[in-house]
Amino acid sequence: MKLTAGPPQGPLSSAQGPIGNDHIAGIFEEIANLLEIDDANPFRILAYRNAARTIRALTFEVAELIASGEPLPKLRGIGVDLAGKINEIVSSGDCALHQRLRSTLPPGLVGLLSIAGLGPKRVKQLYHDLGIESAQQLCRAAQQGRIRHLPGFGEKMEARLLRAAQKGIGRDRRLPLAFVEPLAHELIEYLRQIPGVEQATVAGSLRRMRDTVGDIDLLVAAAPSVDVTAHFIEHPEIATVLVKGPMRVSVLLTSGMQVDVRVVEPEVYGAALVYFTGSKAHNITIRQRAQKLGLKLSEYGLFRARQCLASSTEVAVYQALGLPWITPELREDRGEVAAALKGRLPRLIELSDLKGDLHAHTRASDGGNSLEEMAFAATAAGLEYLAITEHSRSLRVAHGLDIERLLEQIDQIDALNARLQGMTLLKGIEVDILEDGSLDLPDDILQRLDLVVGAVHSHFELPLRQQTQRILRAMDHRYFSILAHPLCRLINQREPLNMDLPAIIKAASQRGCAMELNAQPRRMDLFDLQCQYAKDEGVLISINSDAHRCADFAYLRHGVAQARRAWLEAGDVLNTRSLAQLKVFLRDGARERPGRA
Ligand code: DGT
Ligand code: CA
Ligand code: CA
Repeated sequence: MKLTAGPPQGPLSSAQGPIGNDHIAGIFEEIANLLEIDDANPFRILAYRNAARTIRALTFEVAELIASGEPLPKLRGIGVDLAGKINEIVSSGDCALHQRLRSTLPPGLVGLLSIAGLGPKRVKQLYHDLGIESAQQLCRAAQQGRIRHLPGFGEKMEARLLRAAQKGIGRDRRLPLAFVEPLAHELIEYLRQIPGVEQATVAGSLRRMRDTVGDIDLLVAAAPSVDVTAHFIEHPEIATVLVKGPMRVSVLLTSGMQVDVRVVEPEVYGAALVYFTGSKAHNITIRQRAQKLGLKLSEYGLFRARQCLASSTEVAVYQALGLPWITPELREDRGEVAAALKGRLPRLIELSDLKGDLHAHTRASDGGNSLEEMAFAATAAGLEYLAITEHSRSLRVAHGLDIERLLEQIDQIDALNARLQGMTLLKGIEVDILEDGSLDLPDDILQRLDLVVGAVHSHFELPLRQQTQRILRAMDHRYFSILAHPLCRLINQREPLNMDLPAIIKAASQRGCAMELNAQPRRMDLFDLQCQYAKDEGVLISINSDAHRCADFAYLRHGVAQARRAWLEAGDVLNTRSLAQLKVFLRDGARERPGRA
């Protein structure tokens, strides 16, 4: 399957190369946040928010258009002033307003925005009323009980903020895998071009495809005579050199992300790769395995006394330990070594096993492409079916469909399916689960669809019992097929819902509902361990891109990686089914189980 389009790059991961739409939108969003903290005119704030949304949904790259000398077309919400800012960002990477805001507001305020539960409004209040500029000050004020008295805060919020702020302090924030990957791969390319470098690859959590990445680890094989680290620190993205020796260097990039580079001699590349891929827990377990065999394992090789038994490749190292090579996604010390010893490692799902995608949007709601464009892009991504699941009417910010517009789309899909070859569009909806657990559209409409994907988009703060009951009630609905992004977390923005997930998974199992592994970079929802738990409870997982644009089908690769980390095999995943099998699941499985209302 060919998936070439790259994931977005927010301003936090500014790589070299052309400025992407996501970069521009990210700057506009940050301007909106900063303006809001700055007490600016609400219409001005809204203008930047809307512009960011418009730019994210575009189907062409603005920078490419400008480079080709074309004028910007008229875009919703983008007038002369904003068009000027776009030009400025495309030519210089940033704009003066953004830089001015960042320099006039205390820099810590931007950091406060990343604490769960704190949006710009609350940050503004904390800053204006209590002079809080940093996470440390926030903690102190919370511990002194000063935050609860602010209007709209209260004791519970104070306690929650304290927990969130403490979590944020002392560890830099982790970024979504998909945001970090392009940057890491660019650094790898850069390293490979240094004369004398034989191999270079990512290691650490990035190679294990964790949903978030703390820092980037890169491993290089080169002869000792090559001064790799001196070359490396010349890279223009590097802001600070933290540690530098001939064989290792740690730097901070302009985005704040840390990169650790280790250089080893080619003979020990395999052993070093095992070591730096980790995880630490996996390393400890295989080191114990070595000890049991009377051997010693280090980053330089596997040794019996002074004799090196294996070091040049990973396969050789694992083999000398009596193990098959273990794929990096499994190296978390969750039983993979024991399973490998028994020859019981799973046959993990692969990207090419996916036959369809069951969650996608078009321009009809908040996507950026037409039905037809999405169908072609899904075909190009190697898929045979694609469910179109627009937002429903309650979600007004996303132009959710009302009954009339949904019926119109049903007709359009029927007409398009008659023309499409090798691709079937399924009629679906991402229906809002309302506060009381009812669905946002009536039964007689839902009945006409191939599948109903249900999701929470409001009232994220309900107490555990109420949130759980709400979702259980939604799943009781006879047409409910898949629970989308069950946790509703947004990495660095929103904590997972407070709910009884085991109860929900159990209910999904009893009712024949599937659960989603949403592969949007900021979602990656369910987590790996939760997917594994759901599978053990007999629930099928649907790995969905939640595509809003053609390029978003590229996210499926990350969804599959997370599924592999969950030990899932092709059979555990709903959308590896053929279209015919899928339809059986949707009709018989989902609709005729006991317990369905
Ligand atoms: P991250 O950066 O938090 O996303 O997670 P990792 O796994 O990339 O962790 P990192 O960058 O601290 O270290 C990279 C790898 O290096 C880690 O997965 C295993 C190895 N490693 C680092 N420190 C130790 C250690 O103290 N003991 C052992 N056995 N391995 C270590
Ligand atoms: Ca790392
Ligand atoms: Ca590291």
